[in-house]
Amino acid sequence: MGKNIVQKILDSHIVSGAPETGSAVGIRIDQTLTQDATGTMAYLQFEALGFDRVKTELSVSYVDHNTIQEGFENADDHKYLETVAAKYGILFSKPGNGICHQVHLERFGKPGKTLLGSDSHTPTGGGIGMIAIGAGGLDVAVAMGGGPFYLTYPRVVKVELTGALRPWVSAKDVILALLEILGTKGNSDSMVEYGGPAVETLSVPERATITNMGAELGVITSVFPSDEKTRQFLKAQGREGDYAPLSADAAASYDRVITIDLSTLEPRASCPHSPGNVKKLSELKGTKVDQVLIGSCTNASYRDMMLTAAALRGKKVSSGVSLGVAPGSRQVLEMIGRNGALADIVSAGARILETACGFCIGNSVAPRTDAVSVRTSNRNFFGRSGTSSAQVFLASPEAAVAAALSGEICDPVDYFKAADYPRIDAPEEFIIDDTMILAPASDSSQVKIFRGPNIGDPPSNEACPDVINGNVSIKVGDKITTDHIMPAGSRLKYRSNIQKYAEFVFEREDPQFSKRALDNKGRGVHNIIVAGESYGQGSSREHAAICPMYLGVKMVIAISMERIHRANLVNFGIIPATFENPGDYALINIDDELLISGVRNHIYKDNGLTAVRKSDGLSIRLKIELTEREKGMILAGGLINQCRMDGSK
Ligand code: MIC
Ligand code: SF4
Repeated sequence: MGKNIVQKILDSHIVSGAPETGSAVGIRIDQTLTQDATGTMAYLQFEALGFDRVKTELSVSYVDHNTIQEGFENADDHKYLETVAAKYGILFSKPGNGICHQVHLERFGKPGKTLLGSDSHTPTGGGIGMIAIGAGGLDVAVAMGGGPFYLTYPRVVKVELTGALRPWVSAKDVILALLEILGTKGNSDSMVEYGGPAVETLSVPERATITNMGAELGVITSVFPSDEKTRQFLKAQGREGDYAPLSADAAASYDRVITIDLSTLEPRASCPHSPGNVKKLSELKGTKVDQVLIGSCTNASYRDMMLTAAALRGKKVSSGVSLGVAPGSRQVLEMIGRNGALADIVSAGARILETACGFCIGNSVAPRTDAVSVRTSNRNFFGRSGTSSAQVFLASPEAAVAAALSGEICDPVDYFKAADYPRIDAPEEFIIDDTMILAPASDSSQVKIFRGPNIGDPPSNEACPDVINGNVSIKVGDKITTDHIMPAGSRLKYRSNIQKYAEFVFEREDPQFSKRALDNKGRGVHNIIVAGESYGQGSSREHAAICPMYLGVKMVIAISMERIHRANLVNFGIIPATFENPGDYALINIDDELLISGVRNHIYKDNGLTAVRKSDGLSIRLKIELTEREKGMILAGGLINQCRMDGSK
């Protein structure tokens, strides 16, 4: 029987379990990446686990998220990351070198390899033919120490691409069209594999735009074949030796096949406040725009910047619009600086922003009250821009430039002439200068790790209690993202200080939550979070589990839960429960007192629990679906406790 690409890569990396859809497998991880906002916790945990050196083929620590440095906190984190990297054998990409996913694709991605990253957009690497997966920092710490990464052997959805994109229609529109088909929830058991005759019409960075936003589908990852385009890209990066061809066997089979004809695609946008809320731009035409931002790990490649420059050349940004442009890496910035494209962007009236995450995570250029902001990034969750009343639309660079020039949302196919569509040829040679990537120390005993006052110890948890004397300390609705649970933006600088960061858990949902939860904890009452469908969408930030753990949350009961967040809850000893009967969600209220007995025994034996409401005896059945390995973690109170108990690493 033939194999598809997903099976080929996974099967050659399996170290435990059987390659059967739905069963738990452990895979060997070849490469890891971390970024600063999740990295400090990942490396603190790496240290706590007692490893003395990374055991991967390659591990890179990037600084791209917290680059504001309005206080000492971020700078402390950067120095900690730099010294930890030097000591343990990790490459360190300095702030200013670029966004982790963009730089990783340029300098390190290798077809056929596995990559685990402490960032949910790690699947960007699928554009170069990797199985690249986002995970919590603790999972990445374990992988750096040579441990396997555990996942459920996926269903594979094939997306067959035919035809070719029309002028002013772009890779972003392909993934927005797929989001329209698959939505943002219910896909967490799948990987997407692209194929079909149109694959060869897309460059590696265009493929990476598509796999990047696979994160918004909620799939485990997405992957493209590795072909002549991949070889050319690697050659232009001076890495032809890293090329390996990769394609599905003719007899490969798939769990589902979706066909997208690129020649019929119309430009689209994700409307507020979900990437899955996709509409055609022709339907949104005429909406006045205040801000346009081009950049982020989705759309800040050399191709995207050259397109932006060419479409802006000789024109001026509409007087009512503030346009910001953030190239994705130092390589991209240097290339457009040297070839004159940067001057075209500046001359049109754009603000040049740092080569970093910046606006995408609400770290800078927050829009004005009630503004309409059109961005090329991948998430438009409520409040993420830093301005709760803003309306954020996600679209292609083509659509963003059209909005910046015209002052309103419009279809770039109508706004520009087809004949004026700039052909952006992939460069034969990129400018290669890795001086902002620091090599680890040759003698690690000489490296002293820097720990400023912003670096706290990771908090510990106690073993799982046998009786949960619970209080529903918050009840939230559907599609609660990790941005709702643990806001980023101006709070990001507390990522290394859990005690402080925990003050902001559910800040926008219920500002009293943190205090109430801590009070409960103080009087021996366990906190329970009750949620609707698709709880924990979005980022991989394990702080959305660690901070609630610190506040004494013992269980989340949801109608359904997203993959990375669920894994993070388990890693930190919080029980991820779902309602056996989803209708019971409506019966539970905030402040209900729930008694759950025999917890340890039931988790161990039959994966089911009953919660009894103290006020009226109402009893609710809960499903706890844990693998044997996860049961051990939950009972121990998390992975770190479990490793300590086993004496294993
Ligand atoms: C994001 O886009 O939400 C982030 C910031 O990159 C996160 C990681 C984080 O919270 O640090 C992600 O996507 O995993
Ligand atoms: Fe950075 Fe935004 Fe990409 Fe997250 S989605 S890695 S914040 S650019």
